[in-house]
Amino acid sequence: MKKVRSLFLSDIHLGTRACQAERLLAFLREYESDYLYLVGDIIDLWAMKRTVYWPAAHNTIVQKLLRMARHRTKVFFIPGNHDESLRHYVGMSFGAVDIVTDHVHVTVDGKRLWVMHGDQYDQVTTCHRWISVLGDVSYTALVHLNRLLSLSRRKLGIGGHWSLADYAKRNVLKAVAYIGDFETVAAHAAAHKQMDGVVCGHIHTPAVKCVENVSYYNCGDWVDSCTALVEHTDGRMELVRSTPEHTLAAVIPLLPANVDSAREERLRA
Ligand SMILES: [Mn+2]
Repeated sequence: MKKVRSLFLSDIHLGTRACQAERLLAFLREYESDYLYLVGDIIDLWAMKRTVYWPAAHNTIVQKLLRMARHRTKVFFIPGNHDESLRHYVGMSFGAVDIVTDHVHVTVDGKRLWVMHGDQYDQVTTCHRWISVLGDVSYTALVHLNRLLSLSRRKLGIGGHWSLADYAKRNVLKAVAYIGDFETVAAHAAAHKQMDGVVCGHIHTPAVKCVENVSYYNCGDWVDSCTALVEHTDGRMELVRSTPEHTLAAVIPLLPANVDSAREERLRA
């Protein structure tokens, strides 16, 4: 068992087949921490409205997290967009579990990290909710909808061909640019709040980097990357990956050196 100060986990998506529960359990068994941040999309209540997949391992995870809270771990639960119905409970505490929209975590070496899920900085889910809904329906439905659209375009006298399916595909190609945008917007918001860094999830892209002069940390997810952020007892932040062999390997060991100097510069200013 490794003793660490904080663990940050996001996008576990319990209740779906996509959740890599065994790898998460292997990870949780490795660590003992003072703080545990559950950074959104922990239980996929959104997907569970359609189908529920809840094997024993998902129960074991919930029990393990509750056991940590009963012992000596302070837990912050931040609802995400897939468990947004839990936002009704924001401001409430259940034992050592606080349900919050976001939280400022101060590392042992005094850095202020703004912890939040991140969907509020996602142009796709906030401005164009229907696009994320579309991502869920089948291609056939898309083609049907497209036919309907071209029919109404014709009725409205709008010329030319416009394919919704092509539009959706182009959006997939835009994903790389989109990730970059998300990171910039989230980091910018953290800088605006006078934070040294931001810890988020939501886009399922693990990262430790310096963006806009603040440290940008993304926990990743337990669907593909199987990563989590760890704050060591000396304040060092590390992104850790749980491999299929259930052995843990650090993926990105340290923050780039320029983060600290950027911070000092900002404090001087
Ligand atoms: Mn999310």
